[in-house]
Amino acid sequence: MPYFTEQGKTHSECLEKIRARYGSGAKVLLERTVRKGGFLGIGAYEEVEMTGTYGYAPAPDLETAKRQVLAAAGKAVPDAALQTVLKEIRSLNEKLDTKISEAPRVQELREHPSLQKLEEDLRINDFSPACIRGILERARKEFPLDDLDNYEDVQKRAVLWIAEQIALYQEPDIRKKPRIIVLVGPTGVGKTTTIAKLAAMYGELSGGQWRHSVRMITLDNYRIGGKHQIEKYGEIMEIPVSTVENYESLRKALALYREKVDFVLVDTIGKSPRNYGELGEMKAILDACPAKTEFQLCIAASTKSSDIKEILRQFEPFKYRAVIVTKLDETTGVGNVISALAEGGKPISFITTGQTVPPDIERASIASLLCNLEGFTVDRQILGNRFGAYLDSLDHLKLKDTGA
Ligand SMILES: Nc1nc2c(ncn2[C@@H]2O[C@H](COP(=O)(O)OP(=O)(O)OP(=O)(O)O)[C@@H](O)[C@H]2O)c(=O)[nH]1
Ligand SMILES: [Mg+2]
Repeated sequence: MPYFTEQGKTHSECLEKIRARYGSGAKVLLERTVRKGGFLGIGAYEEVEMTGTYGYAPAPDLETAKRQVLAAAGKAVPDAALQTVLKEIRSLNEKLDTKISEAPRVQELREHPSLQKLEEDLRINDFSPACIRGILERARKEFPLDDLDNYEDVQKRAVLWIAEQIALYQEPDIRKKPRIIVLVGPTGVGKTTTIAKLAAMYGELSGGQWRHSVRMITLDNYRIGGKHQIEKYGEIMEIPVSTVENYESLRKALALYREKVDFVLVDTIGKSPRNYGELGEMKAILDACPAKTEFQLCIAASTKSSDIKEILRQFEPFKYRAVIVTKLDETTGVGNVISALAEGGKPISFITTGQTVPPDIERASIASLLCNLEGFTVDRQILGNRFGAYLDSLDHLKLKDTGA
């Protein structure tokens, strides 16, 4: 508790001084009269002296505070020692300031402009964040700093790395007839239209005759128009369509075609991937399909990559072997599809590019997917060196040929 001692000519003057200096919380504990001035008792006068406490410490000045801290940390520090410590602190501060000013500027610590541009281009094409991170990481590792300045080169190599992530479906060579293909997927993605396109493609019309026998089966017999839609295609193409509604009728229909036709294409009812009950019911019917059946999942190209991942997961019980990317004509970027399928480890079999049956379908190729990348230059030579076998499929696409 701090104490004070103050003097004044009178009792009230002394009190005023105390209040002014120590505030109203000051408490007088002792008051006495003291004699002041004069010589040998001549000319001396009396004053009031008060001693008390004031409950708080007035803030010490900075030097005093430092001294108190240092003293509390050990022994009392003589002024000279304190000044030496302060001097050293000042010199350290100066050195630190110099180091900071010598350090690379914030701008230089950021990503190289080419990498920033690449990130932006990948983002525009809707690649997933994980995929973008992977490609940037590879660019940082594989490009020396000087080479990064050439953005065109960086971008062309990035296209190659994107291409390496695309897996294509290898169609099985089934000797025992028929090949059974079942399309599943969310509502409205184009399953029925794709079944009709596939029927025409596999049937291979030649001289007005189908070279291969194809049959279509639909599970879509509940919805008004559902059955009608595929029957209409069947009628136009003269390809028989049968309707099934349960496990038993599907088993019977498939048994009827065993070893007699080349292809059986099964259209299913679009299901919300979140409706486990409906998906389960449809799976129970489709369990009538033999093990060799190729289930393929249709996904619309405009679906967000996070939603694609979710759809891939929800349809997993069907053990689909490949993904058909539909409505590629309706979207500008394919990064969402490429990255989600790469992350899900699923190959692509076909892409569909319009509403017209039968022409708007093609076997998926690396080139056809890459050509849908927005703002990227697809270099024929770089791709050819890496994917030689696919070079032919690049011919009909307007790719940049840098020449040898
Ligand atoms: N632009 C475009 N439209 C397509 C494509 N494929 C199908 N469509 C259209 O998408 C709509 C739905 O096609 P459907 O074949 O009925 O789709 P679905 O998956 O069978 O639908 P549900 O049976 O209701 O689940 C139709 O208008 C088709 O013409 C395509 O590749 N591009
Ligand atoms: Mg349909």
